Amino acid sequence: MISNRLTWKVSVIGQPGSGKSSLISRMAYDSDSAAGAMRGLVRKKLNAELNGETRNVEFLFQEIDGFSGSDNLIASANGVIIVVDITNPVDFDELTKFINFISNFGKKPLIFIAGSKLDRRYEAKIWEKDLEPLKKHGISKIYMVSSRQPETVKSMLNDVAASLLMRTMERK
Ligand SMILES: Nc1nc2c(ncn2[C@@H]2O[C@H](COP(=O)(O)OP(=O)(O)O)[C@@H](O)[C@H]2O)c(=O)[nH]1
Ligand SMILES: [Mg+2]
Repeated sequence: MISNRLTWKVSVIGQPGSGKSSLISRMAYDSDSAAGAMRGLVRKKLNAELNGETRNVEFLFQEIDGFSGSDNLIASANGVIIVVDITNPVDFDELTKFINFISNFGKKPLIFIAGSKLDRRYEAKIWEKDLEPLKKHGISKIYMVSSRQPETVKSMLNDVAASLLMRTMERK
């Protein structure tokens, strides 16, 4: 048993308009609106479950627009959620380079991909199978989510928490 509270900083990064603010609002407040001018860190406490044990943990979400120039922010992240709007083509070369870079950077964060706007999948330009190869480059998990479908975001968040909890235990 570890008694101190666990706090994880999680960077939520992606192109402008990919759905980061909406996703953070859904994760932190279970709210429909993208918290407009989001500044700084957004806090969310939850009970993370791993192997039948429950731990009280705290997320600090940080929104980052675009894939360059944020090294100093990412350096302190325990986790990174890369948000990819499935209704827009994505530059896979740029994405792969970014993943390769951060996977060995700073605290060696766990890296997740959130394919966003799943409610618009009939307009999708990107499918889960297109994202799958990124696992070779150190992506832990891929989630297909929509901020308008709360359950998809809730299950991603619980799974991210479990992954971070497992990582934290391993490093003790
Ligand atoms: N249909 C749909 N629209 C979304 C979703 N998430 C975000 N949006 C819309 O996409 C636009 C950009 O969202 P926002 O969260 O501000 O993206 P950000 O720039 O990455 O923070 C807004 O018009 C949102 O309403 C989603 O899951 N489904
Ligand atoms: Mg935003």
